[in-house]
Amino acid sequence: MPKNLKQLSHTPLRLTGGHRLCPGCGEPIVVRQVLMATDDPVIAASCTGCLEVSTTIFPYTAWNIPWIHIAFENAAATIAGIEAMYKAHKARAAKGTPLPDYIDPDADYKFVAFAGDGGTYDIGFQSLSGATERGHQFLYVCLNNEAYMNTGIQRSSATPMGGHTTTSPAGSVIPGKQQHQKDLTACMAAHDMPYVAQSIPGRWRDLTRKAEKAFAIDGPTFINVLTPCPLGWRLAPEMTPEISQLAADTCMWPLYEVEDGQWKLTYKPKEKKPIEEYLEPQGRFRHLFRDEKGAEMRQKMQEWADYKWNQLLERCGEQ
Ligand SMILES: Cc1ncc(C[n+]2csc(CCOP(=O)(O)OP(=O)(O)O)c2C)c(N)n1
Repeated sequence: MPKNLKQLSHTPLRLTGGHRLCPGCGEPIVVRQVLMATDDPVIAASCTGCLEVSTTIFPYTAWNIPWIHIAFENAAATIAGIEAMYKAHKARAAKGTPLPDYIDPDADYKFVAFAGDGGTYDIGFQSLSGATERGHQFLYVCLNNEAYMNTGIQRSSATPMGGHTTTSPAGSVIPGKQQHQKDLTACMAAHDMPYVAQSIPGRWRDLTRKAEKAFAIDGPTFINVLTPCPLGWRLAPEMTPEISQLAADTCMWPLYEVEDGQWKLTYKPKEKKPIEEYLEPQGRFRHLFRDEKGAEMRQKMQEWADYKWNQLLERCGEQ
């Protein structure tokens, strides 16, 4: 039975306030929504990135659960190693060797990795792909803010076409990033893993429901969450939930899941909005509204969004 809003709101906070993430940052919202989805004990791993540097400034921590920081490329390998150690202890315990004190014999532990798009789409992809293929039981959540934010807003392979970053700067030479973003969610689905999904922080029920499903699965699971970054997106901090909803309504970031190979939309906008409604509030796309070159770029981006949406509808058997 999925938890209702009241039950979710009564779930103890596993990532507390007092961290140093920016006002309006989507990352703590996503982390909390995910961790609310289970009452089981959770072990978390985060590779380097905004979440790590801002929640664990020595000697303080905002985490109320066991949490490990590892290198940029290793989030999946590390959480998979912890899960393998847990399973090995359980297997020995079944043959009579006592469990270490720190493992509760009656608990059903869950394992989760949180990593940015730089640590997932780019540098951590090999460890994620490997841990998935080995079939470890873990949930991997990509906090996808579409750039390397912690080091000063550099482009990643998740940055959308047209997006201004410090390494795809909009100016007289180029109007922002020149390439489309990698479809990582589809890449993960191609691993034939038990559960893959896309979500946003602006629809709490969508995200918590997906996390609940993922935590219940004995195998690798992956949720790619579009996670607004007011600083890098040049966005008013209070717009974080709203802009993520606009991403879903314009089909720039559709909400869906792939469960045992079955693709399914979890949200279908009543009316598909033009991408401008998503782009305009964000300063990282401001240059696209200045001249003819920008209009051409927007046209290309709309065509891409339409192409990807139709591809998804087809995969979901909706056409
Ligand atoms: C191997 C390696 N390369 C580069 C860095 C420097 N570095 C630390 S955090 C970071 C950016 C993180 O970006 P992302 O994963 O998208 O997370 P975000 O900060 O946006 O949440 C980089 C490049 C590093 N720590 N290790």
